[in-house]
Order: sequence, then C-alpha cells, then structure tokens
Amino acid sequence: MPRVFSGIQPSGELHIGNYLGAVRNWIDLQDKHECLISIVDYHSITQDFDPSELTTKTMDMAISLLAAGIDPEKCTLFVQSHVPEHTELSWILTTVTPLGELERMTQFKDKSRRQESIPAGLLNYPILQAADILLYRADLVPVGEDQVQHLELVREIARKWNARYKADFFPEPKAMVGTAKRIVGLDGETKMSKSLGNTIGIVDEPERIWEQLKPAKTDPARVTRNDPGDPEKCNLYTLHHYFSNEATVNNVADQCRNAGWGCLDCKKVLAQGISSHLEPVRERGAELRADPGRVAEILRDGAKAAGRLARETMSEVREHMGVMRAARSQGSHT
Ligand code: AQP
Repeated sequence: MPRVFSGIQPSGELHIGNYLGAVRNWIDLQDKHECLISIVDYHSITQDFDPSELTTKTMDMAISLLAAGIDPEKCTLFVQSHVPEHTELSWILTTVTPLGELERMTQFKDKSRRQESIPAGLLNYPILQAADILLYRADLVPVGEDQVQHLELVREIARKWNARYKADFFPEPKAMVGTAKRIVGLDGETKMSKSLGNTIGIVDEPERIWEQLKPAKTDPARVTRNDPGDPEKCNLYTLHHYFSNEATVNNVADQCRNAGWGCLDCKKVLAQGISSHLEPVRERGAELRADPGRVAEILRDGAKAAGRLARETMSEVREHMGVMRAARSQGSHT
C-alpha cells in the first residue's frame, strides 16, 4: 500500500479552505493507503503564537480532524512534537539543503513580510517539513497548491541526501493536489488562512458562519442592490459550488447577473448550505469535545505507531551516515 503523509498546523481553527484543499483528500485516501496525519505544532511556533493556547489549539485541531472524518482505525493521527525524531532528522537535512532554495520560497517571503524580526525557523520551515515526510519515507503528500513549491524542495533534499550518502534510501515524495487548489478567504483577496482570520471554521455554529459571511467581499461591481454582477468575479460564488446543489448554483448565477438578489440574499443561501453541510461535523465535534480522554488516547496511540516507524528510519539514516552508535547499558536487552 502506498504510504501517505500530510500535516496541519495548530495555528488556529480548521477552516473550510484546509478542509476542501487538503483534509477531505486525506479522508478519501485513508481507505486505500497507509496514512499518517500529523498536527505539526513545531511548525506553528515559527509564527507569533501564545504559549498558553498551544495545547488547547492542538487538542482543538485533533477534535476537528476527527470530526471531519479522519478515522483512527484507518489512519495514524499524531502530534509532531510527540515524535522527537522529526526534529532530529530535520537537523541532519539542514546539512544538505541549499540556503538559496530556502530564501526563494514564496511562503517564506510572504510570512516574513508579516513579522518584525524573522526567525531562522521560518526560513527552515521546509526542512522540518522534509523531515516530517521523509521520516516515514512517504510516497504521496496530499496538500493545497500553496505547498507544492515546498514539496519540490523536499524532493530535492531527498535527492541530495541520497547522493551525499550514496544510498537509494529516501523516495522522492509526490505532491497530490485536489480540485480545490486555493480557497480564497472572505476578504476576497488572500488565501483563506487560519492566521488571517478570513475563515469559516468547520465546527463553527450557524450563527458564527453567518457573522463571518455577512461582511464578506463579493463582486466589486455590485455597489448597490440593483447593480448586476458577474458571479465569476465573486469568491462566494466559488464557495457555492462546494456547498450548494447544482440548481442553486445556477440560480445564484442568474440572480447575480440580473440583480434579482442582493449579495445578502446570496450570502443567506450560502450560509444555510455551509451550515447544513457541516452539521454532522459539528455534532461529532461536540461529542469528541465532551470526551477529551478519548482524543488524548487516539493521539497517544498515533504517536506510538508513528514513533516505531520513525525510529526504524533514524537507525538506518545514522547507519548510512556513519554516526557512532551509543553503547548499550549493561544488562540492557533492547
Ligand atoms: N486556502 C486554502 N485553500 C486550499 N488549501 C489550503 N490549505 C491551507 N489553506 C488553504 C492546505 O491545508 C493544509 C494545511 O495547511 P497548514 O496548516 O500546513 O498551513 P497553511 O497552508 O499555512 O494553512 P493556513 O490556514 O494558511 O495556516 P496559517 O495561517 O497558520 O499559515 C495544507 O495542505 C495547505 O496546502
């Protein structure tokens, strides 16, 4: 069975952009692939974060993923920092990664613009990502379009390590991008992003979904209620394709072109579509929230399973690199 790895940062609520761009592909893959999904908390500390919230956000992300349909019976779900080999391999990979490649990454340029002082961790983010994937020698990495450039670099890092140590050890993982490549945020401009607050969360209550949608940007040509619009220029029309049925999508387009509906009318229909689509996710989320012990247990079992694979890889990596083995303590049978 091909092995799949993907990760998500606990940097905010799981939103419909993450869901459409990545998570629903993970859910589809878990039946026919060996899947490892990690909540990558050490990635999230490369941006501003509040330490008093990190554990809660990590737990919330686990709850949202499970509620969305990640099934611990079929897939290994774990927290990145619970498997320390991720950071160990990351250090090793820094020694074969060209600095110039890191500096030209679009996400590094975007995110460093948002920070007053740029931590080296933000630059090295794709190396930790390479470690996440290569640690499990994964074949496939289902991601949104924003991560494709990082995946190219991961492939290059795998090639360089293999060449440096004359080993055909790390496979070159392939990015898998679904149909929802880049969901735009409710500001109508930037990528929907946890850290930008332009999102709809997948466990949001209907009232919250409406609150978020009400001020969302639509076709700028619709200045007044009677101005006809072009649905193709409206980000919310794109969202209708995912959350409304075909008849509604066609009606939305007609009503927009003829100014039959105002944008608020269109938003009300979209809010209903999103709310009812996500209702089962909200319900499962509430059940899991009431049983945090069960969620902690799933993460513990996930870390155990991932840790076993990670230790196997690291032992071979060290062997290829000629790293001295630690002496076993007397009487040790391990
Ligand atoms: N807007 C999006 N459209 C499609 N796919 C998306 N993804 C993220 N945003 C969109 C995909 O979701 C997966 C998890 O993302 P991540 O947590 O690793 O980081 P990210 O891409 O940086 O996501 P955010 O929401 O923008 O988080 P912040 O604000 O913390 O940086 C990835 O596969 C990503 O492609």
